[in-house]
Amino acid sequence: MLLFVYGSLKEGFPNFHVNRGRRVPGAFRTVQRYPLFLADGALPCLLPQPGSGHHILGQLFEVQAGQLAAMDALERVGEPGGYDRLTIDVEPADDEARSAAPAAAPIAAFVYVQHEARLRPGGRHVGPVAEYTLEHAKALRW
Ligand code: PCA
Repeated sequence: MLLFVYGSLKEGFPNFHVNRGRRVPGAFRTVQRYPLFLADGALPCLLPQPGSGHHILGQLFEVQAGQLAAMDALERVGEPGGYDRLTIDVEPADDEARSAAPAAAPIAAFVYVQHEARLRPGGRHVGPVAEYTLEHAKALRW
């Protein structure tokens, strides 16, 4: 199974220790545009609304069921305030990814998405952005 990560589960980011998948080298991006916001300037939230926002940059991982379950628990999949896990299409975004891609693009991969309600009105939300960066991650209090 493949998982596309765009936030704290990326290699080099604060929750990477929970991501025990095998990275497919290079950078990948969503085939469609999606809105990616940092809720209250911190929590990365991709909304399942294709067509607006940016082609989101992230990383692709080959994951086993147990590894996915550990990340589902971290992202509180199915719980109030938690993420949902959907399938989206991604494609290589650089030469490294183009030569390492496990299939011809588009590549179907799981992704964690948030509910629009998480972006409560009046919050200091940042975005839409194309990429969650280390600068963004520093704003989080872990
Ligand atoms: N973790 C998941 C979803 C948002 C987040 O911070 C990810 O990295 O894709």
